[in-house]
Amino acid sequence: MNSTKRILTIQDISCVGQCSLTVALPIISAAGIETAVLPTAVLSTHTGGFEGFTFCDLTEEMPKIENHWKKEHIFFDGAYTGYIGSIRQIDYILSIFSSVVKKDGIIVVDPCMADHGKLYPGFSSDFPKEMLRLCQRADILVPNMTEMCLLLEKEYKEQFTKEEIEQMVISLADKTDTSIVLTGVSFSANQLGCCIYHRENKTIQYYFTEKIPYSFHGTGDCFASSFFAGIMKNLSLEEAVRLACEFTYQALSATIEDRKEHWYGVHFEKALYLLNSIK
Ligand code: PXL
Repeated sequence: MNSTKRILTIQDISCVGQCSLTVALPIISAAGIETAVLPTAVLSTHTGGFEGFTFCDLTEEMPKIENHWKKEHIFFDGAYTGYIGSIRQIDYILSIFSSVVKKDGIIVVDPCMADHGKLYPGFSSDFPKEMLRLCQRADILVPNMTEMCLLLEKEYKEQFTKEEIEQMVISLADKTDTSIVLTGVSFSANQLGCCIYHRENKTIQYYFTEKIPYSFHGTGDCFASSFFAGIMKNLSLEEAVRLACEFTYQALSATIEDRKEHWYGVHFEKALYLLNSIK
């Protein structure tokens, strides 16, 4: 029997809003993986559409938590990072990767900082170059289009050609020595998906599902969490992307009817059954 894997996910707790840890913890756990958390900050809600949210920065806790884990000889089979609370956390997270993630552990970084051409509220313009340092320590990156542009210091556009996307993905892979799953790729009105770059053989692939014509906060977190769960269950990069696309598609489909009331997040609970059945 395969032993249960234990992973670490590092991102904020948005108490209300269905994103980051409140999404990652149930999704990865549903795949049968023990999920430890390191919260980067506690917010009353996410920052996308609520007014006057609170923000408690947990930067100072990080080295204390790391030291305790080191003393207890706690190690993780993989790590996945999302929304980070301050620039100083980048160095703390790099140290945590070195001290408590096993040598052959897989590190997935979602350079969660922007969408629709704009940095999220609260991130300064020097954040992307710091995020690039974290990306350089990862095995796999899961950026959206805006984040990829920021990491490459390229101007964001609504629409890129296939050639432009492939050039950018290759240039980000060269800068970071990672495999890349670029989300939000679309070349037609009714399809949305990913461009996948494989570090091992330098090949590019695409995977698309039907496009749902609404956008919800936390969609990227649903995608990245289910993708990471697939990778930790030993799926190939392509299989994990397929799982994450199907999971996200089902979760979004379950949200459409309720989109007025539930504008702030995705009803991912309705799609968790897809994760229970990964072999
Ligand atoms: O879903 C990404 C995310 C995570 N955490 C916080 C956010 C957002 C996106 O807006 O505001 C606090």
